[in-house]
Amino acid sequence: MNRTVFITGATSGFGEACARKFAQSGDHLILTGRRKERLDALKDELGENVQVLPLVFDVQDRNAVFAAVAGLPEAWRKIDILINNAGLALGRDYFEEGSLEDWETMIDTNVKGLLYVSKAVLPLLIATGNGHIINLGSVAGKEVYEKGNVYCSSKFAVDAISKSMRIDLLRHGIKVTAIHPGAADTEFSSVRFKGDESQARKIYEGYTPLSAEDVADTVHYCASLPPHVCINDLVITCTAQADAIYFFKKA
Ligand code: NDP
Ligand code: 8X3
Repeated sequence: MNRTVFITGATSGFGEACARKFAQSGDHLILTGRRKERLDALKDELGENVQVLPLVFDVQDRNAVFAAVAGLPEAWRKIDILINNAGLALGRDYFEEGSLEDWETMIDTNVKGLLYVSKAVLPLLIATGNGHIINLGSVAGKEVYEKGNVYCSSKFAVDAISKSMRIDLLRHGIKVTAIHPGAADTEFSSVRFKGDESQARKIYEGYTPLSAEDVADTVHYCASLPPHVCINDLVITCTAQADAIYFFKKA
């Protein structure tokens, strides 16, 4: 198809799986994240079939985001799809026990980072004439759960931003899709529990969670519909999960 797809958080999980999936359909890739060595490895892996441009920046750093996009070579300035995927949860604590630093990092990454990247890339999507923004929300942005407080709030914000974008960008013909996954086995829980692998693994015990590939397939499907069709809002969970709270787990 030879589109250009800009993916944030391509060093792991959904973003990395999206890079592989879109490469299979011949799309060129701008892959971003903080871990340069992982972006370089993906470029080595996928670069034989499609063009890959790694861009290293922290989405929390507003100047770095705008500088990275402003510095895109001319050949990379026609962007068709922006996948706002970079994000994280930090901690799972009662509200009064939560860490202010964790709260700020989640809001700075999941909300402000998504806003910075969108604002920086939008002129290029508008110029393309058929742009598509795909935001990764979460079931945590549909219902709050105990000890989810600020992470849930950040994903409720992604839901609201997606709805607002869809209205404000109508006149530019830009599609806006929000995808809200349930539990998926990526590095998400290792990051959330700060490297405590036994706590992280417990999240996925007793049922089969989504994989990164399940979510990437869904993102790719939403990006492969005819120009007049837009999936606005999509919640995807594994079969053992009903919503943000209810699971059926085997003992
Ligand atoms: P991973 O931890 O596997 O991947 C997260 C990605 O985000 C990494 O590539 C990481 O790159 C990037 N990232 C995090 N912080 C920053 C930052 N400050 N600047 C730039 N990039 C950053 O998690 P997932 O793939 O599971 O998560 C992807 C998205 O999906 C997140 O928004 C998450 O909230 C959401 N989600 C996850 C679910 C799950 O259960 N896994 C379910 C629902 C939603 P690097 O560290 O190299 O910068
Ligand atoms: C990640 C899914 O349920 O851990 O957004 O919040 S959950």
